[in-house]
Amino acid sequence: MKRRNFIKAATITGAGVSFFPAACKVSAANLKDYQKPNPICVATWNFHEASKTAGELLYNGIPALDAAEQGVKVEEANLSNTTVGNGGAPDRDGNVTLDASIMAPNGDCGSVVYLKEIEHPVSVARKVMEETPHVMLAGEGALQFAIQQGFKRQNLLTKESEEAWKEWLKKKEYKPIINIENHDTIGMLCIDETGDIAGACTTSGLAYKMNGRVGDSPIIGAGLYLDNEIGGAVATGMGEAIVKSVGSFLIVELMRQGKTPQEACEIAVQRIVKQHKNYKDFQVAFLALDKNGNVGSYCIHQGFTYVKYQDKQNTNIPSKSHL
Ligand code: SD4
Repeated sequence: MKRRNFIKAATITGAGVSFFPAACKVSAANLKDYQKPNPICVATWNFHEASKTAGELLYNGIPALDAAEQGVKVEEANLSNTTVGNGGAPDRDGNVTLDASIMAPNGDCGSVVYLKEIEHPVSVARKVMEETPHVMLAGEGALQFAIQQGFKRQNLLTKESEEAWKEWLKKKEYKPIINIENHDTIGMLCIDETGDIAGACTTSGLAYKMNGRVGDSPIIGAGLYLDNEIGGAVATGMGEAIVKSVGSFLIVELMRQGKTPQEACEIAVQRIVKQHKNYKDFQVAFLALDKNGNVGSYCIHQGFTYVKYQDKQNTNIPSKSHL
């Protein structure tokens, strides 16, 4: 049942509940001195092609939701990115399992977890959002749904990723490596011509994770969150720490209370630092964008950068860090 019909059905059966917030056009009531910015796209890491793709779409009048989906798809298809989509590093048993989420300006969202054999999990997440009454589908059910929706099954384990995994099997040492191959998840936030914000986040998770492990990226509020009155946030790094802090939701709520995106990201990282004695052993990075187009980012270790596309300029910007 299409979501629209589901809502109608719910109303007809007397539930009469409003499941989803009405599409809110820009009001940004809680932002001081709201001024609609020029379209802008920000994304984690140095994913130039992805941000350029999304940024150009935004400047051509394409809505933020479409731009964010198309932008992150660039990395899902990029075989040399071993942390996202096709070519992603497998788990300990050799399975490539993908997590992704997407969120629309009206607060609607969708996600998939532990999805195998589909190159573009973000597009499946969007279908979950638009074509089902649910927010999240997992594993076999998510795969069956994707196939029903016309997605093609394919092998996502590249020769290179398979060889690296076999090399890893020799020692089977599980050590997340800061800022290296384990952290290249793409989280993206876009503001379009109308001032609406949307976002997406997609990953193959931590390399050589336990079979069945799910990280923060598909968890709304953890790897991705936004509110069209305030702004949005995305995360990358050690998903467990991000989930425990509900980091992206926290950042949006801090911005609602008047913090700048930068201050909000710093508070979220400080909270994780405080909560984890071993915080030096892993990386967490947050990226936030408010409705005025202000950007903030903060991480535990040096080395995290983000890319920003605005006014035809694609800039890679190093983030401030705790250490
Ligand atoms: C996860 N946050 O699954 C993701 C990993 C990541 O770049 O960010 N990789 O925990």
